[in-house]
Amino acid sequence: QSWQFVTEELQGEVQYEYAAEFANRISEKTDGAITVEPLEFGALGSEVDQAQLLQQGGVELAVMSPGFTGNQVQDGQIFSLHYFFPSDQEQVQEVLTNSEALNQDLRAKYEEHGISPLSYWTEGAMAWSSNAGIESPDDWSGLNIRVQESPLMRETYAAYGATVQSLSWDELYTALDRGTVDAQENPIFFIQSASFHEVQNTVTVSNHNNYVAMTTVNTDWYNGLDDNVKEVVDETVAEMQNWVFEEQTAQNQEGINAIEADTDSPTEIIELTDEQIEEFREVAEPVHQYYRDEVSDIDQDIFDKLQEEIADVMGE
Ligand code: 6CS
Repeated sequence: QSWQFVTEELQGEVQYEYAAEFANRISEKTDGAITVEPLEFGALGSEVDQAQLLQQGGVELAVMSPGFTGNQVQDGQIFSLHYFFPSDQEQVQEVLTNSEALNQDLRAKYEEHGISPLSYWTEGAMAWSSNAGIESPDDWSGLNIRVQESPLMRETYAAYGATVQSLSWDELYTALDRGTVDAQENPIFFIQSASFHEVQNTVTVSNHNNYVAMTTVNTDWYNGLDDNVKEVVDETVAEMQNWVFEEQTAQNQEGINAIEADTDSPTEIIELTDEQIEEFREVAEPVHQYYRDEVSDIDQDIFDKLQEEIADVMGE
């Protein structure tokens, strides 16, 4: 058997390296009876196109960012709330790996659309890049930020006074360079790897949320696998949680070092103080309730359960 595993990133970046490591492990465990082909972003269209391809069974596996299915699976937008998950990365990963709200209930929502998320993992804390230098919510006033395909992001940034625009990431460098978009959000490794720092003067280490990715499979395909094959897939997905946590930690550390070392494109790194983060948190928190109570088709039970699970992990 041969399976295709599409990713939203390029060789060397976290998602692609994940798919490549997954492929090696599957091939080893099955003595080569199953081969998995990792695919870089680009050949199969935009991130939204790739999500549709997985849904239609055009590929078996995909690393998918919930931000690109925000119009289809409303509940997946929960990851784009600001200052909702813990600020500590290990706690974030603990929630993503063990949460019943995510791994059972949210998974069921995705399965209504033919997408089975087998795991959720962080690619790192989100940071903002801009020329303006974001240090307080007011600094967002009048700026246009590129976000993924998620209606909730509009509300979140509107609370700060910004407008949003949805684009595929492969159009983003040019948009920032030309100034048609003022700012963007991504984990540090990706800001460096996609060279966004070359066309932005500052990076704000805001930790406003995490870049969450999902390991997904086409639901019908997965359900049709022999039990022993399904077990190999599930076991490998579970093992990969620690692997990818270490991979993203290393890549984000290397990313910040590389930005600092890039004297051709000097980029100011703005570390927010606790007081500054508090200012953002105050503006962002009402959006949590807005999401829970006002966004149509949101399952409030998932929100409530996840909120409790987060509090438990944080020891509250
Ligand atoms: O900003 C984006 O859309 C891209 N960012 C990352 C970290 N991975 C792929 C994604 O498409």
